[in-house]
Amino acid sequence: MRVSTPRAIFLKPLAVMMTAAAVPMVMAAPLSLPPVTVAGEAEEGPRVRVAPAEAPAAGPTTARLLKRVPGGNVNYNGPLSGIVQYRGMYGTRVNTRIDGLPMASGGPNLMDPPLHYAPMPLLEAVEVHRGIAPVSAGNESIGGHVDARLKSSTFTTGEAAEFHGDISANAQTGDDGYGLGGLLWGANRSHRFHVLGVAEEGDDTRFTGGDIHPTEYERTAHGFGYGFRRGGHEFAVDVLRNETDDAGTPALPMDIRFFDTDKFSLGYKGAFGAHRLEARLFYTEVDHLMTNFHLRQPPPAPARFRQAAATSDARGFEVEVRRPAAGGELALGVDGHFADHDTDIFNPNNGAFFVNNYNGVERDRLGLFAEWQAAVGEGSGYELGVRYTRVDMDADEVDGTPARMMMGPRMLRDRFNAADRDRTDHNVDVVATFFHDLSEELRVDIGVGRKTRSPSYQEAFLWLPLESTAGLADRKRYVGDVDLDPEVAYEVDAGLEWRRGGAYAAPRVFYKRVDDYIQGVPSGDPVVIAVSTMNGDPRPLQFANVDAELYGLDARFGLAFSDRLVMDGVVSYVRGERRDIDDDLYRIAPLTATLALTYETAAWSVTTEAELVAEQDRVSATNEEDPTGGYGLLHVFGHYRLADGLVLGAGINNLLDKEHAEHLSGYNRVRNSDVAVGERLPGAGRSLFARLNYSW
Ligand SMILES: [Cu+2]
Repeated sequence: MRVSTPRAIFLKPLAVMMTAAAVPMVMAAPLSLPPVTVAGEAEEGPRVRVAPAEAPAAGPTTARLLKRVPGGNVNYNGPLSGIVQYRGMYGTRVNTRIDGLPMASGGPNLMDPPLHYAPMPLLEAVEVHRGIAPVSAGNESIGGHVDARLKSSTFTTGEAAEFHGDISANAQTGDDGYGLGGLLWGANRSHRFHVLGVAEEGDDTRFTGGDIHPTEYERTAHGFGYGFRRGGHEFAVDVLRNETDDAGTPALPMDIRFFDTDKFSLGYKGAFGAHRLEARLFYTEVDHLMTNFHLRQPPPAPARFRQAAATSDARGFEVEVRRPAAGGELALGVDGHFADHDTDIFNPNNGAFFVNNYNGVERDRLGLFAEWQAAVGEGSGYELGVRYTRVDMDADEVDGTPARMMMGPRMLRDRFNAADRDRTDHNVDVVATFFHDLSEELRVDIGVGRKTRSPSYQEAFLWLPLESTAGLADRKRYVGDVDLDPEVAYEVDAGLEWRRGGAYAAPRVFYKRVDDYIQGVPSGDPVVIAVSTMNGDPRPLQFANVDAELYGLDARFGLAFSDRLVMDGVVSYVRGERRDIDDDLYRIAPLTATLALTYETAAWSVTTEAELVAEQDRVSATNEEDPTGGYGLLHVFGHYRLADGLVLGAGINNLLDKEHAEHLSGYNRVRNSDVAVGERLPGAGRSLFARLNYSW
């Protein structure tokens, strides 16, 4: 279903922003824009929006929606552990936010990547900034900017209270799972209030050869929001509690026992004369437990049983002022994000055993930016932005039973504890973009940027060779390095946007040169090698600064053959290579194309979609990465409008039940599965799904 879904355009296209920037700004109410129905839609400007109803599958992995974005993809480690990939970068490199706010994951392997906290039934849409993200979008956006917008209430225009809702239910045979959730809200012109909730549950995902064990999942979330508006001032409170229960991550050494996560935010928006002020305060708290024995077959030796308890607390603020200045608009902002992380590993069969995996880790970011947007005559404009971010990191001393009993771990512990772990980076981002309408039909976009990222806490503070790597899932043990330099990327991006009649095409090309790219390299440290060998990996990696480059092309295109028959396509290609040695980067998406043919009437639509994926043999020798073969899948789905606001969607995913493995999925780590240990996780087999959405 691609066309008939009403969508509110949250973020104005750049072109509109440019025009608007030329007139004095009043406190507009962007929350209450009327829904826009777009037919034969091409994106406008660099923003792309994907709503859940546009995708064929109704499973729980929100990050899968990224596959519908040019350049986007998903690193799959488990059904609730899909990590966003954009143009070959992923994990902490992509600035992934929920409702515009950063989310500090609690799992050291990103079992709860940011989009874990945007369950499908609560999701309005995922928005991606194609190309180089503006500095105002946040710090550490070296790999791009993704924002998941959750459903929310909006102010109305009258005094009388109105009541509305937006509820969706889905079920699919591929994992015998369901999702149920949504929003109930009431509002008038000055107050808005909503409650939201979701429940999702599923069994192991089926593939042509059996079940992928364990890929079951179970979670609920609930929350509320309240907004108040008076004069030119608007306040908002949002609270969300997420409770994930058992959920498998067969690509990682352990599975999720639980995530209990609380999110809280306070917002203010207001106008002071020509100045518009936006401020937000937010807090998140994650409590997490994972094990290697409760969902998967436990290790044979009782001494190898492990469970790990992780917590993360983060506080943050963002303040931004926008004002007209000399024919354009100037934005000035300050933001801070202060995150604490702890992870301890235990053995339930041995009360004396413990390892401080991460102890008292702090990762604090404080940023300042200025961004200037202006029009240059008619049909062209530019954006210039500069951001400074100070990243402060520190970790407390560590200990662990292995370090008390064996010489190797003891040396690593003492070395880590003796090191100066307090580190500060001063990072500078610069972005300049320019667009020009060559004609009514053709627009050109050009951007250059310098973007930075400091090491993640895992890359800096992993002291014992462990697979605790923000979800790399390459089966390798790693150690960190406190003295890593920040990554610095220099990027050029150019795009065209063309439309004529019912046809459109929006291709973009990019080149990104990354200095000090952080990547595991073979450890030369005999102590690290000895300790790692003892635990089964004789070739551990050490996070290090190397040089890399990524380049590629991605496009969105389409053609309306008639009012009823439309073709839409997305193609994504990226190459990632080391510049210092002859090797490819790890876990880079293969060439992927999606072609969809849709027939639609006012009441219903049917889409046949081909998903074509090339083989990926440009793999990382350093990470001992396996190549994967290419494949083609066929999906069929459609929707039927049962009544005003009531839409039934249904379809068959992987209609031909084609056996395949997605290159970005991890390798199976689980012994009692229908997938061999070490084999790449297979893609899902044929799955029938249905989805009912009711909004009023
Ligand atoms: Cu975990």
